[in-house]
Amino acid sequence: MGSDADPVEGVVATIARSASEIRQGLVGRRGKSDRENPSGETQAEADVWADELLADRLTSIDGVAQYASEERSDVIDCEDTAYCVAVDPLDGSSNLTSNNTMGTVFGIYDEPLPAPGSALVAAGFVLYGPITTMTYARDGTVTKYELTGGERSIVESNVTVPDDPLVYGFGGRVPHWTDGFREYVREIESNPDHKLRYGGAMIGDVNQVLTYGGIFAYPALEDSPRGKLRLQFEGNPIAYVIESAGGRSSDGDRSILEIEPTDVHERVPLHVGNAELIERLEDALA
Ligand code: FBP
Repeated sequence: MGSDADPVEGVVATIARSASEIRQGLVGRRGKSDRENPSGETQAEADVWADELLADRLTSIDGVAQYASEERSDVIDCEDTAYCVAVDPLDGSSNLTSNNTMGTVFGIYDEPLPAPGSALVAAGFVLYGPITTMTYARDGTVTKYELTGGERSIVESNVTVPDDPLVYGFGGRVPHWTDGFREYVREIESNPDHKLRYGGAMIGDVNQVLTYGGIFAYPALEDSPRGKLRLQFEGNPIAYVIESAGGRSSDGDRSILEIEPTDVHERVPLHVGNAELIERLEDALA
């Protein structure tokens, strides 16, 4: 597969080409496997299958040095030395059971994994919604494509987070939210201009924020101070897309992209959205 001269574009093009196939391959793979991922969650058959498909294809691109995924413990090392790709092959795969939105999230780093978000050179996600789209950030620009049968066509060439926040969605069990976060949510909910949008797949909920403005969070919880989402596969790529679109990300204290990771599978409290809402969140959690 290494025909694309630019390895970063090669990775993006390969994920775009694979998306229709992944979508089609979900049929008949909606059950659970008998395996757990490195975070201790039971994997769906589709999680394992999509991970293997992407690992095979992405590791055969010239210029890809490493492949890591939420669905496997170890990083795959390749012979090349340039770019390291971190993937959540199917974010929100519990939505397979109910046939709701989910996606594929990817980050392309120019440092060995685990790497900080400041080492990202591109990141994006595929959304398996009523239609399949890819939203992808590179060099400070976010582009949205529709994907049909391996073809990519631009639908928006400079995606930005809308100025007036409209939607909010917060994950984790409400009784496990911290007092500071609960207070913040009350303030967000009390604004008549805001409305709830929560679908149980981070990527669908983040896409609502990118489309309408607002905030998505999977915060620190009383029983899980690092939240649920993984820094390398979900936190960094989503923070990179949202910041490239003019929004902000935070772990509650600073930009997600400033975190120095110590483990490929480490978790991070994730808050992304309009800058003013993230600033208020940081004040509320201080
Ligand atoms: P997966 O990557 O294993 O699918 O988990 C991530 C996720 O599904 C997010 O997409 C979503 O925001 C969150 O977990 C929902 O978790 P919960 O159902 O535990 O609130």
